[in-house]
Amino acid sequence: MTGDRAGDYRILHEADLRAYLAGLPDLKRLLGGEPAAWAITEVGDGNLNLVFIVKGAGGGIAVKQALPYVRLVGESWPLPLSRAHYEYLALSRQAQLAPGLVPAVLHHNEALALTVMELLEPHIIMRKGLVAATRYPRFVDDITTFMARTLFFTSDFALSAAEKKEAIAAFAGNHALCKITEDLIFTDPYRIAEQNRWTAPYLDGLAASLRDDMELHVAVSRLKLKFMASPEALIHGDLHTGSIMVTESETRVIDPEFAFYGPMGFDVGAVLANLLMAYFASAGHERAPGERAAFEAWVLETVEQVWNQFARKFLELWRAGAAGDAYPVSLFAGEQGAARLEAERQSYIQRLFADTVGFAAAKIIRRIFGLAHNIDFELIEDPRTRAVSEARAVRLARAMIVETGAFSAIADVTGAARKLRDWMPELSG
Ligand code: SR1
Ligand code: MG
Repeated sequence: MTGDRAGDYRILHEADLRAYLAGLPDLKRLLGGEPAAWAITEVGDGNLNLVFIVKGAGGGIAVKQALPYVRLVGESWPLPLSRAHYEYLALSRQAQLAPGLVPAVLHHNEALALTVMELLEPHIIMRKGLVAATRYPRFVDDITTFMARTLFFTSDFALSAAEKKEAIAAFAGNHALCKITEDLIFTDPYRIAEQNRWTAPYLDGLAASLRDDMELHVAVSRLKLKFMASPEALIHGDLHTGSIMVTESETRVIDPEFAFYGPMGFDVGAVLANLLMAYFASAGHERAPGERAAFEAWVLETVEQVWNQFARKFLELWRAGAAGDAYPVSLFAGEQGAARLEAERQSYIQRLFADTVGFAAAKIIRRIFGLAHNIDFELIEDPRTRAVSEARAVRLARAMIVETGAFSAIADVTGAARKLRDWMPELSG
């Protein structure tokens, strides 16, 4: 890590970046050849940052630089550069806990809010693969290992009380990114907000009904409080399928700039929500009826396996004997203690499942009525067809938030999704 002098920040354009990298011997060697011959392309298609791919005769790298504002909106929405620091911190921790599942960091400059990482090639953003109906055989095992290990080993099950509080403090300054989530996910879709948008006019009625739905407002406010006030573990904080890069044989989790100590169900829910959106969007991408049926079946199977394998791996880590201060072994001695502790583990995981279901639903609704949408739905060209897919997803999401108790197992979620596959909503307009 270099360059921590405040005031040294500047937005790096191509020539500047070339000169900067040429001054770093290790990276210069990795890229190979003359700096003037390096190919530099800005490829960032996310909502916040610049991302450059740099390729030389010897190899390539990815360079991410935080902008002092939200890229999607522009300079009118300032955003602290410190998010690059938290991303670096989270990536370093995740690399220790889930080796091989995050990109390797090659260089970090605090003052420039810049991180250089290994170039992930031929990996693609998973969301793009899902739109193309590609199946990823490694995904379930990798993502559940990533979540189980990063969540378990940063929680009170694995840390002493002092370590945990220090760790919470290390990420507490990332509150501007948390505030984005608090507003865009848990608040704005349920009120009139300038940045909201939806597939109009077809979803006008549904958007209005969300604003009047007091049961929904109560339920989503409970989730918001849980997000704000439950520092259970170091969460990625934005674990959608745009933050995951894949090939058929590899998975890498990227972009943890929203990381902080929050509720575990927020990460698990993000993965499930984005798979469910891929499922509902799929009907809108088919050119002939049924042509994506095998892909859709795989998506729902994946939803079930993600939850089941995550829960199994998390419980295995707990049973293996955790060193943290929660649930002291001395209080659960003998056969009776062991049985009672196991019952407690089961009820803990059941509560985590309920959180997961609620957070997943909130994440679906925000992508349909809030500021930031996703290509799963956006690439459905015909707006009426898109609105039909979106309305199906919203119907499931509302039930998942308001009637969370009706979803006691993951098969309840996939069963409800399957029933809505061909449901025809009443649209406005
Ligand atoms: C203003 S940022 C909008 C969204 O982009 C990120 O990926 C997060 O999901 C955030 O909510
Ligand atoms: Mg991102």
